[in-house]
Amino acid sequence: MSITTDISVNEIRKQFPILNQEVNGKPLIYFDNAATSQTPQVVIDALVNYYQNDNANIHRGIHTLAERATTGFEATRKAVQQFINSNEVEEIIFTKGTSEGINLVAQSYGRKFLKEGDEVLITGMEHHSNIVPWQMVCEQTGAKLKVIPVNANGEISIDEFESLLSERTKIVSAVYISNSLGTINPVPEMIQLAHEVGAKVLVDAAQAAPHHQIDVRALNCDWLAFSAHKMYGPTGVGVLYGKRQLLEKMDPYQGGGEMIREVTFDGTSYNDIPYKFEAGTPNIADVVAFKAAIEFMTEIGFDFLHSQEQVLLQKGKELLFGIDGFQPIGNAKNKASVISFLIDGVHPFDLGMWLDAKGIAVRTGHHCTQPLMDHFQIDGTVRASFAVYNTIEEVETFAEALTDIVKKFRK
Ligand code: C6P
Repeated sequence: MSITTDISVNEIRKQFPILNQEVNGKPLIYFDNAATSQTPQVVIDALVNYYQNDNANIHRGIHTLAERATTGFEATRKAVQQFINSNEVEEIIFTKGTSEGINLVAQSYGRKFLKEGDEVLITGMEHHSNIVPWQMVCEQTGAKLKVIPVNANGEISIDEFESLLSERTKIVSAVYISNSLGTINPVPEMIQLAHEVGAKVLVDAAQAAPHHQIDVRALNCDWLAFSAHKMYGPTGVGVLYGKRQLLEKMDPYQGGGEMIREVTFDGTSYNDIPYKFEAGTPNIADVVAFKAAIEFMTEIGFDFLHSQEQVLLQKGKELLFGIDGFQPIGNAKNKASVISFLIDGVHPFDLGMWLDAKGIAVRTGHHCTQPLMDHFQIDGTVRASFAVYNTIEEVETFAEALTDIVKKFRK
């Protein structure tokens, strides 16, 4: 790691007040970034500023505060459009997270267009959020859910994917980066192949958006969903991108204020996109503050984000893989900064608790990917996931702590 990198990471860390604390008498080491990343001061300030100065309902009032709140909300939509390079700002729908975005597509598109004999194709490493909505819509429509198998390294094969594609495939919904394993899937090739059989493609970018420059035009995906709280932004905000012509064909699946053009007791006509998918008062404050997170990421730049996280990943592998009984789960060639593992003879929950006692936050369990855990014939893993503010020293402390725990508790 170069000196400049060290200095930059230290500067970045200073922007995250939450990192400057002790947990159980030890400096906090936060390695649960794949679940939720921390928020820099600029995001916290944006949130406070909104409530201190601008709080009002949007799109409805003519008073100054309502206008300010609306301007802030719509400015984030514009920032997201630029961030993911979509053609139009109307293609950006605010949701409460990735899960809601996927449910929206399953219900608004799937329920309308899927029928018996059609197939929906997902990978074997999906988060429950990209399994259950499809199971629900398949039950509603008679379509069939098919699964691309995962190999022992935690990868899918593009040949196997291709062999599962047919004219029956109407939707492919695939995770870009696996939350449990860190595997980076060959999503650009998958989109191209899926389109060749006429299928539409949804990309679950919950774990990709924090680490990869997403360009929806270059990807040519039909929909893409992600969550702000994994991108240094606030909780309760997500984005669903969709191509205009598809969004226009889809019916809203939630009714309420904002999504209508005209309502009578005889019927309702719907608003234009994106508003027809945003029923009710949205999470205005957090959407407004999300813009600061996008600016934060843009300022750092994906080159730095990526290189810093890869340095941490390599260091983690180097230090952890030699620990007695260490069993990595998922060894994909193309991998993001996630290390999932087990220690022979020590339960992952116990490991998680003992690490917490040393101030180290990791996630344990099935990570909402039970079918993937079944594939590996395990109940869960311990998962360390890195972000741009993590340091080599933290990885070293983690490795020492783990070695210590293993010495004491491994049967
Ligand atoms: N994964 C994790 O610890 P929401 O909860 O809607 O913001 O995101 C759901 C989701 C969908 N897809 C992937 C790939 C994800 O990683 C997640 C969230 C967290 O891994 C919480 S289970």
